[in-house]
Parts: sequence; C-alpha cells; structure tokens
Amino acid sequence: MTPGDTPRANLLWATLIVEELARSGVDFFCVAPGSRSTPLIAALAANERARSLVHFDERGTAFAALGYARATGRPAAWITTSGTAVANGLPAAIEAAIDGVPMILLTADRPPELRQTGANQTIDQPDIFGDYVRWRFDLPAPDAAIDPAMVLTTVDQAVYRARRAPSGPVHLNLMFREPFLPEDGDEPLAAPVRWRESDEPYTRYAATRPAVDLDEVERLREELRPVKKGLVVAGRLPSRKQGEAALRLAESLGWPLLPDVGSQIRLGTHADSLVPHYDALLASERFEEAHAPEAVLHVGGRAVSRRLEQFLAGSHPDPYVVVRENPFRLDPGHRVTHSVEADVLELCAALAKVAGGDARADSSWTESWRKASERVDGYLDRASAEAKELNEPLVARLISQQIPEEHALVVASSMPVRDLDTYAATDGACVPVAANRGASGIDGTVATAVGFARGSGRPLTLLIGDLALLHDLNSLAMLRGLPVVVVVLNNDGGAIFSFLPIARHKTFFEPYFGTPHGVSFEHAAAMFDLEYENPRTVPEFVETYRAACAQDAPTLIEVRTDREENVALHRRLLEELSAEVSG
Ligand SMILES: Cc1ncc(C[n+]2csc(CCOP(=O)(O)OP(=O)(O)O)c2C)c(N)n1
Ligand SMILES: [Mg+2]
Repeated sequence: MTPGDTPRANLLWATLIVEELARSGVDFFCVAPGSRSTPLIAALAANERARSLVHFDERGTAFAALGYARATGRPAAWITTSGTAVANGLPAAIEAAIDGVPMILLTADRPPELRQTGANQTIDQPDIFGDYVRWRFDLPAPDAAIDPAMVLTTVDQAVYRARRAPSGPVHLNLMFREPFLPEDGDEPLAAPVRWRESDEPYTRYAATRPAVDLDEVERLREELRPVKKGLVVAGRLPSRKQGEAALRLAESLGWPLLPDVGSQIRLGTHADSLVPHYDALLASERFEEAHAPEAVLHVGGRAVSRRLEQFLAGSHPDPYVVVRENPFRLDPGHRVTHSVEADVLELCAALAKVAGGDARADSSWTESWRKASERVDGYLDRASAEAKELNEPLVARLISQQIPEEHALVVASSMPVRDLDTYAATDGACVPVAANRGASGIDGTVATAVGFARGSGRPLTLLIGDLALLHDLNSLAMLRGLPVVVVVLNNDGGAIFSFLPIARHKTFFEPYFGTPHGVSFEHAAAMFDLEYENPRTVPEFVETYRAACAQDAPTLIEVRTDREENVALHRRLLEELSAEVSG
C-alpha cells in the first residue's frame, strides 16, 4: 500500500461502517471527542441518516446508548477514541450484557506497530470488555489492499450478534493509522459496486425466531394443570405488550399476577388478577404464611422485591418455572425446577391458549391476594391524604399518580426503584418504566434517562437519589433542550444502608455508609442550565411537578428528606400495612 492510501482507506472504511450500521437500523450514534476516532466522526458527520448525541464523558455516552436501546429495542452505536476512554464504556456494557440490551461499541485504536510500545494513549483494547460482549472483533487497520466487503460483512455480523437472542453488547475495535483523513480533492476509494447501488445492508441476516416448542408447552400444561394455588410473577420486561401477555396468561390460569415495577404493567393497569402491592403484603408474616404458593411461573427478568425473593425461596413452590428470552440462570434462591428460553409473547400466548380450558384454580386464592392489595392501596391513600410533609415513599406514589401519560419514567437504583415498586399507585398513567437493574449500579442513571428520552421521543421523568445524581452529575449537560424532569430525593447520602444490619454500628456507619456530603443541587442546576425547584409540602410538590412536566426545558426538583426519619417511616408504614392486611 502506498502511504497515500492510508487516509483514503481510513475514510472508506469509516464510511462503510457508519452507513452499513445506518442501513441495518443502527442510526443513533453516541459520541465523545478524541483524535483516534477522527475517520469515524468524519463519516458520521457526512452521513445524512445518522443522528448523534455528543458529550464529553464516554461513561455517559455509553449509558445514553444503553438508554436509547432500552427505549427502542434497537442498538445505538457508541464511538470512542483510544485509551482509558474505552474503559469508560465497561459499566454500561456490563448492564447491557446482564439485561440483554443490544449495543454496538466502536472503539478507535492505534495500529499494531504502536501497540505495547509506550505510544501515547495506547492500551490493550481488543478484549477489554471480556465476556460482557456477545461478540468482539479486532479489525485490521484500513488498507486499500483488503477487500472492503470484509468491513461490511463484519458490521453485519456485529449487528446480528447484538440483536439476536441473547441480545447484548458487541465490540468492534477499529485501528486507524495517521494521517487520518485525505486532503480535499483526493479521489475517494470505491465501495463495493453491489452495495453502492443499493440501500440495503450487504448481508441480510434472516430474522429466524425459533418457534415455541409445543411439546414443551404441553409438558408445562401437564405440570401446571393440578395446581390450585399458583402465582405468576412478571419480572422486568422491555415492553408493555410482554407485560400484557403475562397478564393474559395469569388470567387464563386463574392465578394472581405479581407485577414488578419494571414489568410495564405495575402502573396504570387494572385487572382482576393483578396484585400491585404484593411487596407490601409480603411484609406481613401472617399474610406470607397463609399465602405460600404451590407453583410459580416467573416471566421476564429479576424482580426488584427482596421480600418476594425470600418468600419464594422459603415456600418451595414446585413446579417453579422461569420463562425468559436468554439462556442464563435466573435462580438466586436455587428453587427453579423448569427454565424455559423462549419468546415471551409467543410462549405466554401458547400456554394461555392450552391452559385456559384446564383452569382449576381456586378463585378465593386470587381474590384473597387482590383484596389484600386493595386494602394496602386504601391505606396508602389515607396516609398520603394525611401527610403534612413530603417523604420518599410519598414522592414515589405522587409521581405514579401525577405523571402525564405521554411521559416515560426512569428510576434509579437504591431506594427510588424500591419505593416505586412498593408504593406506586395504580390510578395514574400507564407509562413505560426503565431502570438499570441488570447489575443494579447507581452509575450512569442520568445518561440512561437521556438516551431513553432520545429513543422514545417522550418527555421523561427521572426519579433519582442524591448519590446517584452526584455520581453522574456531568450527564446533566446532555439534558439541554430535552423535556426531562429530574426529581432528586436528597437525603444527604445513601439511605438504603440504614435498612441494613450495618446501621447498628454507630461508630463507623455514618462516614463509611451514610456518606453525607452536605451539598444541595441548586448550583448544579444553574451550572447545567436547568430550572430549579425545591418544594417543601405535598401541594407544592404536586404543583411544581405538574408545572415542570408542562415545560419543554429540563427542570430539577430537589426534595430534601432525612435518612433517619426515612427508615423509621418505612418501618412504621410496613408495620401499619401488615396490621391492615392481617386484621
Ligand atoms: C456504581 C455503584 N457504586 C456503588 C453502589 C452501591 N450502592 C448501592 S445503593 C447506594 C447508595 C445510593 O444513594 P442514593 O442514590 O442517594 O439513594 P438512597 O440510598 O439515598 O435512596 C450505593 C452507593 C452501586 N450500586 N453502584
Ligand atoms: Mg440518598
């Protein structure tokens, strides 16, 4: 290859990568600045169908890609320069891998002659994401002597591997030699003819979805047929359609359905078999003892509720069936008797069809769950009406009631997701709910919300704790121009730790676990150009939240609470709720 071919080959390959991704439906690019990725950025800027999100922190852009795919079901591409920038993609890649979210990681790298030479900003990149990627490939540096069709087939394989079950992140490591780009007037190298003349991906991968195995469905039916007291658990599911399919299955079995906050049917959904407040019910020992199930059918990912996990492990249901779209074990209590990898919609529909005729379930069983849940709801309504001051469970409940139906809701790990799970009402809107509960990190939450807002095209509410917000503070810069309402529950540290036995160790609990920081978010809001509100009372909160939702610009609503009062309030609420359902 003549030296003059390097920049032309760089631009050709980068152009092929960006355009082939766009042709394959990956047209959203999350980008942070850097030099080594120059050819990719030049190709991106020139591509008319590609859209981009540009931000200075690669951890944030990677989480934005995650949020985008959570909203759309389609991967976004993440472009980064070489060096430690690449390592900043690992947290989002881990979350994507564990939760089956597709993502295309494009990392620029030095060419082989500069690896392990002490060359600047050069680290060992090709395997950096380890087993967290579904597929990885280290492309050679662009070279006019290599058939450019290789680049296209590599991109096609990458997109396929990201999207097919089990979906997840894939990594293309892309070496570029300098000079990165041709001079003006240099004749470009030609793309493969057949590709140039078409608008389709070079290799079209057939979307072969394995059909549901009807023998398996029949076996399940046989096992479930004798069950009188069964439970359906709807865990984390990516779409409302899937949640509704689980609900139809529960109805045809005649079993109660326990909907996780991420099941897409926890909010704004009404059905006779739905038990939205199951987590609170399981705080009552008497209720638990009287409601041990004979069988469980769990659909989707893990549920947030710890009480549910303990309850199921303790009650030894048999059969205990798990249905999900990946081959991974979902069985922290080691109780699962039957794990089915299948398309959730199809499996639920097929099983509902055959189970309907058998239904032997005991209707007083479902009614007992539902009525108890209704009592919890009634109690929470009374408690809300009597509350003079804002508190964390109440803010979660108010958001579930006040959120406009066109919004999406992203909720942070730690107490926000747990409070929403336990205390959300069902008389609000049925909005899409997303949370990073694959690895349950508190990192990248704001960026995930940004990606979700961009992907869904919806205005969005983010409910987040103070440490999670501080952790991802610079992602507030990505909110500019987006109709996002950030509600931060500022309890000056990690409130979740107050619920753990470690909280009794007064000598070191506060500095090492509570981790108070003493900051308010008013200045952060000003720095990143967000409106700022600090409501103190329930009516003030409702008013400011509604007003913020009506705006096109981002708003940060800070609610201050006290960690000690918060833990005492949670305990009191659950005690009173237990008395309510046991009485
Ligand atoms: C990246 C990451 N670091 C640390 C943790 C451990 N962790 C779990 S909850 C939590 C505290 C979160 O505090 P905050 O966001 O204020 O929520 P709160 O507990 O107050 O509801 C921490 C540090 C984690 N889950 N993820
Ligand atoms: Mg906190």
